[in-house]
Amino acid sequence: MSEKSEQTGDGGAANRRIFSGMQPSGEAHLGNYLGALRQWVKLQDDHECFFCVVDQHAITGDFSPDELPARILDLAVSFLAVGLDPEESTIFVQSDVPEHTELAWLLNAVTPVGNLERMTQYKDKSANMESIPAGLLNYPILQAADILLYRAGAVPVGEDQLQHLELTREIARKWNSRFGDLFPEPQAIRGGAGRILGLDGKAKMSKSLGNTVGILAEPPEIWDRVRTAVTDPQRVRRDDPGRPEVCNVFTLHKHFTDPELIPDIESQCRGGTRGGVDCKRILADSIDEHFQEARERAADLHARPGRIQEILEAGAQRARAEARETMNQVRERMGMTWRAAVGSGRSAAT
Ligand code: AQP
Repeated sequence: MSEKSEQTGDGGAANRRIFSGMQPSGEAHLGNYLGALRQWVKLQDDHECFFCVVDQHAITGDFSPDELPARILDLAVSFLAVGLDPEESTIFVQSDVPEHTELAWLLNAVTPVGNLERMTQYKDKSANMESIPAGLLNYPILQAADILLYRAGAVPVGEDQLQHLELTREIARKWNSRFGDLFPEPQAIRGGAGRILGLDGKAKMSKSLGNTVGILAEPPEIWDRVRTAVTDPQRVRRDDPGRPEVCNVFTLHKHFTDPELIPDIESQCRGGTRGGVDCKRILADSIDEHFQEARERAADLHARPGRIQEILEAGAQRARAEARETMNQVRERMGMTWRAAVGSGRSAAT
């Protein structure tokens, strides 16, 4: 991502519209929260936001049709539980707005396969596959469609998604130059926490890797997960000196533990005066406390399923209205307007 694309672009400061999505491929986790959700909540105060459960993206990885409906609802509950406000933001499910896949198909016309093959996420995810689903390769086109459909000026993205956003900008440029200016080139809004590592301390925290702590996990489950977190590998015995700078548990402390406690945690780690289990216990308690209110909101929503449905239906309705407007223009400029030719006396043969 060039510096320019973060600061300028057709979206411009005047375009306060934001789109962002999250896959219902598992429970929302600390990485999703620090890298995305936390920032979404802040952005909704002074932007026009569209936040989407992107269920059609989830089918590009392992998924079970039996589990998907509950996952979609759970992710929507997570959105609301951390503070997304349906009065301020449009919160909806991607498959409720068929224009996402329609636009994705049309954007195929201007997307070079070579660019898709260069995407790091595609290379990583397809590396050990015997047969690669086409959806995994085409994923960034659907992502571009998600954003461009709402003509969003900006997209809050984690480090891992910057490359896909740059491709979205390129697709917008190519489409505009061939069919006429319509799509803003969306800017990246960075400010998430960077790439949060999973409990293995190596790979990105990812739903599909099972190295996560769910943001709505109950306290015993939080402890069950955090207790397995890998710390500084050089620290074998309880009183071995540790290196907080290479310890993912310490990184998570910095996000969730009371800042006043951090200097002590750091020096006790370095001096080997606090054991790893104690240190993880403090972290588990901090995470528990941080999400207590969110858990209460989630429990309340689960007790009122009609309310969740109402929010998602209203969100889909608002999203569809926007999507239809964009697609009317896209179809017209791409020539899907045969009715206009009826009786016009014009035909391809004449
Ligand atoms: N570990 C992470 N650190 C920082 N940000 C993260 N995000 C995800 N994981 C981390 C951010 O969360 C947003 C939504 O991501 P997503 O669910 O659509 O897809 P993802 O990035 O592929 O998330 P996962 O958990 O890794 O899902 P799977 O395993 O299904 O692929 C994005 O803004 C992302 O940056």
